[in-house]
Amino acid sequence: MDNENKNREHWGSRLGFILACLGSAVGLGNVWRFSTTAGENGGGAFLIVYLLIVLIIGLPVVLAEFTIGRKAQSDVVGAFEKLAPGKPWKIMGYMGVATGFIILSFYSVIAGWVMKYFFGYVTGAIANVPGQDFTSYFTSFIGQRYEPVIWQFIFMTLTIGVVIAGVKKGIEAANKLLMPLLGVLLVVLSIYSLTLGGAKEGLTFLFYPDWDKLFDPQVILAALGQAFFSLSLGMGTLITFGGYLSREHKLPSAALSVGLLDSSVAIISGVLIFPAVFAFGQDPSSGPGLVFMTLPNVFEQISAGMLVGALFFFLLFAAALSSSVSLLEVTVAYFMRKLQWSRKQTVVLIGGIIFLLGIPSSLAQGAIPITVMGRDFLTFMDQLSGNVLLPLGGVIIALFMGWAWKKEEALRDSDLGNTWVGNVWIWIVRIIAPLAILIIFLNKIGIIE
Ligand code: VAL
Repeated sequence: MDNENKNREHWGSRLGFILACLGSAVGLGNVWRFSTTAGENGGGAFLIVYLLIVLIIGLPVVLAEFTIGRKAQSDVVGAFEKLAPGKPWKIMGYMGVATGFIILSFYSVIAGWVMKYFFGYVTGAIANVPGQDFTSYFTSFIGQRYEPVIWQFIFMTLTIGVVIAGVKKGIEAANKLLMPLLGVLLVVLSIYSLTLGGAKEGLTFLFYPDWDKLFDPQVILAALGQAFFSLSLGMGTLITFGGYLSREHKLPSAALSVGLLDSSVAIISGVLIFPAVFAFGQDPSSGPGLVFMTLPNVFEQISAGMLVGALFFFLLFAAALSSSVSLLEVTVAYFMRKLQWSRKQTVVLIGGIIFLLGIPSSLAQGAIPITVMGRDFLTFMDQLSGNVLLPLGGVIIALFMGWAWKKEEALRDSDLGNTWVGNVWIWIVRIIAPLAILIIFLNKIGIIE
């Protein structure tokens, strides 16, 4: 081990690493974005394509990111500089940093909404919503000029605080307790949601595919973007986290656990949300507000609903925080090395800039009509990252793993070895994943939708 490696922070245990990756993967993507995207893209068909993509493209690329990160023991740009000096692969590193920036800018806006709801339940404000009209409550809140930005600011400040505390203390500790708790609450709530009268329609919507939509380029691209977003793929996070991993940890099982658990959380939150959507006569394709307009109706029915609502939004906030921490970490790890600044200085500067970049996303929800290419600013940033930057990042990572490494080394460094799984994996990253992503793109070319 060279000096740099010895001085690098490392995960306390293998479980700590898996939990941190899970903490990164499981977030608003699984609950807020999954329900929005599944709702807008027809439910069942979307789900099938999404799961296929996770399995065939997602998991192999997760393993590639882990392998690159652990081998290089560096940040996302440094990793490519180190493993392929003087070659253009490091463009991927810069893309990862840029994507982390963009995603966190609007992610913190939504996380701010989650915090507002948490406090709404703690203080009882949501109990007093006139006529239980949660749709108006939500739209009038996000349409305000200042309040959502203040929540976004508070959320970014917390993210900055955790990232300053460093890798182990900050991220590992909280995840060990809160992630399992969120899982349990989601399961309990989804069982309850099935009793509300919309079970049949909700489950049909989520699980029964409209076969025509299965081949709809829009649905396929949306599923690809969602798979990458949810797995934290193509944004440099898993390379950065792999960089804090020492040699003795095994990668394939870690990739599998992260992929399976992440997708399970998405499906369970679908089982919670869609039956409720139908039970309360809402429209599944009503966009980014779906969770915020639907779930308060569910909590309203429960006798200890205020408490359960508070707990739910608290855990969702915690999941969002561990994801946002991972996004900020990507950028900070790079700039810390590049600028030779302290962790604290770098985190405050970068976190501050990301906060500013997020403000137009917040204002575009009603206060000031900021649109790009016919979409409100938040939706534009979301689709730019999900439908363009992340899949593109995936292509580069897969090609890098498949072609810039010798096959034997790739198999050894990924811990797969010269097994049949290893050989399948290598051909997926060499050809199948990049080709599949390119075909999906070409199908949809010129349109970010
Ligand atoms: N993967 C996370 C999520 O699904 C973030 C990092 C985008 O919320």
